[in-house]
Order: sequence, then structure tokens, then C-alpha cells
Amino acid sequence: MTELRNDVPGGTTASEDITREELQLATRNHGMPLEALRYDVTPPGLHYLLIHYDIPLVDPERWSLTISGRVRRPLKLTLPDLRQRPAVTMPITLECAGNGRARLHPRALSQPWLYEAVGTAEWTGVGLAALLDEAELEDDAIDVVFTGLDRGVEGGVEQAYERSLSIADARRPEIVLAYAMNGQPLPPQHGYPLRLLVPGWYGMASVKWLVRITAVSQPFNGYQQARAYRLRHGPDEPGEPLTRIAVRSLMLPPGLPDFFSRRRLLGTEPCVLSGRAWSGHGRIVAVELSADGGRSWVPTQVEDAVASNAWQRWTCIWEPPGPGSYELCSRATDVAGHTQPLEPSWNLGGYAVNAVQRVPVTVAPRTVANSLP
Ligand SMILES: Nc1nc2c(c(=O)[nH]1)N[C@H]1C(S)=C(S)[C@@H](COP(=O)(O)O)O[C@H]1N2
Ligand SMILES: [Mo]
Repeated sequence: MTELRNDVPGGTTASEDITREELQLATRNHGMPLEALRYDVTPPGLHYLLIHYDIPLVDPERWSLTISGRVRRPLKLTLPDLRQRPAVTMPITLECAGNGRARLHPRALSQPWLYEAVGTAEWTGVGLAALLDEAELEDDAIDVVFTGLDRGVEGGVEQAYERSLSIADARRPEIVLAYAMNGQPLPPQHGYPLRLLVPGWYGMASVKWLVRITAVSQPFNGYQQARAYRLRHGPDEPGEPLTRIAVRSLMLPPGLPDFFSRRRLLGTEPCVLSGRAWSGHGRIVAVELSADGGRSWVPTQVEDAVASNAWQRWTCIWEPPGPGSYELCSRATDVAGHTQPLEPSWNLGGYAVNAVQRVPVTVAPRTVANSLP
């Protein structure tokens, strides 16, 4: 058997069948079943998951958050300390930077997402900016490093999961340290007891199982910052760091699924198509629908977002022209003018692959399928 290694992020690619290692990751890190696009807030257990190493076991009695480094007043905060502070609750759409990776040829050997690495939860916690103010950053601080309790080996480097933000980004008012998800303490897999949330950015920035925040006066060069999560076209390029989520829309799969192929079966009568759209660059201004694989488009109705970093619902009525095979696609445009491409653009790590979703459907008379989603 060939040994597969992925010592450089995105350094090993495959065009062939899914490997045992990819399947192993895919069963640990599940996506959101696309029928959960129905809900404004993704129900517990249906939100996608991405865990690089193992889920750490945390004793809440012994856990505390340390804020130190280039600060004048280091802080040590317990869970009750954090819960006593003014709380904010907001829905945030989180998406993995690798969503869509499995559609590339060749693809990076990593978690093989198709479309479903997304979810919207209602997070409760405290604002990061106020805590940084309280700790009083020194003038020479340039980055803030967030350290999780989980450890593992990646690219041959043993490490804790760590990411940083510039001081300017860390001070943004929407950034929270969350201790609750959908009104309940964080589940173990989503970062119990505390996680960072960077709304509008791909998920890698939102460090789970947070234990330490360190202000530093040198640029942070940790593995997850300097090597992983960069858009590169060859292994020797330094690459551009991933930050904000690229515009995307998804469709609630209509009609009936075929168990094995997931192909959709629809009746001949008009049906409601709907889904969600989001972007880290601002609100969605248009979602269009195509029933011919992207050759022609019609506008759909786009609802306002319930919050500035939550996805928006879109709907339209589709009248199948008659029995046959169709390829349904949705395409979103954000307020900054970005539109989803028809075809994925290739990069080594398989990041930010936001090409339109393609949903093959078969329309046949007398299918009991076109119930309202
Ligand atoms: N400590 C830690 N934080 C982490 C990760 C991790 O493996 N360890 N994975 C990141 C990635 S790549 C993503 S996409 C999001 C996923 O968050 P979720 O599992 O709550 O959906 O968490 C991020 N935070
Ligand atoms: Mo991710």
C-alpha cells in the first residue's frame, strides 16, 4: 500500500478516488446536512465540525483564560468571571476555508468537503476589545495570539492549535469570546468551555478550547498562520493568508433524494426553491437561479439578514419546463460586487472554492416530491 503523507499543507494532491485518510477525517469532521439550510439558526448537532487534532477534555473548575505578554495588566479569568461580564448574543455564519476542496482536480489531501462545511449558530459571550483594554496593551504589541488546548502534529511540527490577529483586527467590536452556543454551554466538539469567534472570516480564525491570549511584539509565525491557510499555487510560494469568507450561496436540495447518489427527483408541478447566501465582504444583494447548468439566470427573492454576520435566505418558484434532467445552480453577489464563479479556481490547499453549487435533478410525472421546503 502506498503511504500518503501531507507534511506540507496542501503539498500532496490526488486526482483519484477518496483515500482512507480522507474518509477517516470526513467521518470525524461532519458537514451540515444541506436540508438544514431550512433553519435560520442551525440546530445543535447539525452545525459542521472541523477538529485538527483530538477534542480535549476540560475540567471547568481548573480551567482559566490567561491574557498576558505585552500587556501592562495580565489577567486570569475563570468561567464565572467571564459570565459576570456584560454578554452579547448574535447569530454568526461560520464556514471552513476548505469548503469545496473535494471539487478540485487534483485536490489537496485534507478534509474532503463538497459544499456542507457551514453553519449558523447563536453565540453568547464577551467582547474581546474590552478585555484587551482592561489588560492594557503595550505600545509595541503588534499581534494577538490565541492558543487552544488541543495539540497534535501537522507538517511534521508538534503544536498547539494557534492563530493570531493584528491588533487592529483583534480590536474589532464584533469579535467575541463565546461560552454558549444556541443558549447552551459550548458542546465539547465546538470548543468547551470558551472559543474565539471572528465573524466574517473563515473558521480557522475562530480558535476553540481557548486557554491563552498573548500580545506579542514580533509577527506571529505559528504553523496555522504562516504555513497553513494560505492561497498558493505551488509549494514554494509564501501565499496570501486567508481571511474573509468569499461570497457563496447554497440550495436546499429540492424534492426527493435517491439514497445512494443523492440525485433529486421532482414532479412536474411548480416548486419552491430556496437556500441561503453569505459573504464575509458584506451583505448579499442578489441571488440568481439557473436551471440549465449556468447558461441562463433568473433573479430570486433575497431576504434581509437577521444580523450582519448571518446568512440570508433566498427563494424562488421554479416551473419545470417538462419531464427530463436539469442542473439547478444558484449564484450570489455581495455588496462589494463579488459574484460566485461558475467554475472553481484551483489552488494547492483547496481553499475558498466558492464556485456555484450544481444540483442535478430529474423531473418525472407523478413524483410525490414537490412539497414546500
Ligand atoms: N483549537 C482549535 N480551534 C479551531 C480548530 C481546531 O482544530 N482547534 N479548527 C478551526 C477550523 S479549521 C474551523 S473551520 C473551525 C470550525 O469550528 P466548528 O467545529 O465549531 O464548526 O474551528 C477552528 N478552530
Ligand atoms: Mo476550517
